[in-house]
Amino acid sequence: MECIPLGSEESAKKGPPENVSSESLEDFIRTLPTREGWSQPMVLYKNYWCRPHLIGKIMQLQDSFKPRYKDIILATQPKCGTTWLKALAFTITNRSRYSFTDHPLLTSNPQYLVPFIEIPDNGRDHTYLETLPSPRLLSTHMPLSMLPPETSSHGCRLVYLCREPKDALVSRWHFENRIVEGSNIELVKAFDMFCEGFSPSGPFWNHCLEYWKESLARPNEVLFLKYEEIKSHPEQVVRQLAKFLGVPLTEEEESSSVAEKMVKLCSFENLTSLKVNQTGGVDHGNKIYVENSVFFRKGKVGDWANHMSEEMAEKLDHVVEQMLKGSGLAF
Ligand code: PAP
Repeated sequence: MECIPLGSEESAKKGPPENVSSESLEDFIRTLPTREGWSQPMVLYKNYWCRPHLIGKIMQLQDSFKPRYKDIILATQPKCGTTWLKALAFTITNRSRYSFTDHPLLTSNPQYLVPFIEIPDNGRDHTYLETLPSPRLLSTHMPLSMLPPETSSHGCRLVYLCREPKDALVSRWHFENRIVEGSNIELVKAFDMFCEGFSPSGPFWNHCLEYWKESLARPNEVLFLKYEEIKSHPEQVVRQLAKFLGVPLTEEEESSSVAEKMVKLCSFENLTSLKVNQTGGVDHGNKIYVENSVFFRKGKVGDWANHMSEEMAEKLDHVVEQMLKGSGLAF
């Protein structure tokens, strides 16, 4: 395993210098612990592993993003169902504006209908977020501890979606080998790194635990969901989500099967049948080209069994169990 001890644990816990220029930002990033193994080296920033080019954006966000009352923030770890949650939340909150036959999801990849606060797309900077009307529908892969504190005090609603870790890892491994040209990481290596807590936006369990605890403390403002529960009861989750977001399904909607229609529109089968999700993509710079199709692979629960041995599964289950012990969260 490659580990480049360029920075220190101490600097990883500390914040960046005040009023940082691009030169001092680079200097600051150089002080952070760096490690290789995924498709690109990652740095440990505030106890989480990040791609270095995101640090400046995260810092900028902490300065400039002003959470608003009733903002909705969809929070996920990568590969835990972000695309699906974006599609569902967008459809639920905009259902009075769009018909099912003339819907933005038919022509746009769900990822680009809901902007990431740390990565405003298409070259936009964070001021773009300020131009959006309230209530804004936003997303993030950042841990709760990196969101501006006003997110908790200003009445924002957070929806966190997590996923069974073995499936999340297998999804990550496939994704990583697809987005960066020439990347060919072996699963056993990805597995070892993941078990050590070294994964993009990881340690996996800490990310989940932060939101889990917040959802217990503030259940009216933080909803904690699992990919697997959406898979098994999608209509039920749609109703729950609609209620949580303040737009519960009406009796009339219930009688015209609106929950079922929204589930169908956002389903893996429907989204992957659309041309917009089969072609095109976005250049994220830094040798990362993300095709629209890359957000859809199998969309199944339990695909880990096609890639991991029983022994590996037991090991990761054990690590996760230990890390979540006493929290009440389990997979
Ligand atoms: P991101 O981290 O890049 O934002 P994210 O959407 O969180 O990606 O994860 C992609 C996973 O969600 C893929 O899982 P897989 O590799 O195990 O197949 C993808 O297939 C799955 N996915 C995307 N859209 C849907 C959907 N509509 N229904 C179910 N699963 C979906």
